[in-house]
Amino acid sequence: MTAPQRPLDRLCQELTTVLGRDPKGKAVAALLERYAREEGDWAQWTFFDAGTYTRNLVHRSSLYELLILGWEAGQASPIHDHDGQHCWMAVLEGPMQEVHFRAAGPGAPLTQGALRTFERGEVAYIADEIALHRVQATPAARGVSLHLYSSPIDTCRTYDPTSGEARRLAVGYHSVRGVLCGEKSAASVRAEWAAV
Ligand code: 2CO
Ligand code: FE2
Repeated sequence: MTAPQRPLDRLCQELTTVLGRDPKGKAVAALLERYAREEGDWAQWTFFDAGTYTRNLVHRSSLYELLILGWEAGQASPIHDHDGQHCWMAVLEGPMQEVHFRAAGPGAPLTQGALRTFERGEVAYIADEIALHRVQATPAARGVSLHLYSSPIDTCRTYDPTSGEARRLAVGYHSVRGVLCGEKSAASVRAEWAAV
């Protein structure tokens, strides 16, 4: 097979090989780190929205999903889990911040961990065994992050920090490979990728 020209597509091809071989290996983070430090083609496929951080799909297969998230200054995710999957976050434009949380038990407030800051090229990893988390841009600057979920995540649970109450959240897409989704549903985007 010839190597794709676009750096993001080359990354996807390499991720398919590496994740197929060893889903938890260090090679995954190394690939993401190299891409984040060296490449810039992600900018054409990154959108921002004043109302919420955006989820911009790059690639989806049964093995993994790769998304570029665009964060306006100060935007944050809800506190959430990762549906039992592996999640890597590589910072494309930073800084980006992450806060870990732990569920202390039914009806109890969440316990908050330290705030960690990641600069361009740094890679964070999270899974449900490690913690819940909130990801956010700093109040001073936009951020862009590259998220790899293996396997893909279609829903997660979000948590109220005070009550500890969890809710199921269906996640969707703002764009696919540079094309805005508009009214197109997440289900129809996934059906198209399933047919590839
Ligand atoms: N998991 C969140 C999402 O996919 C982003 S925080 O990093 O995992 O929307
Ligand atoms: Fe997350």
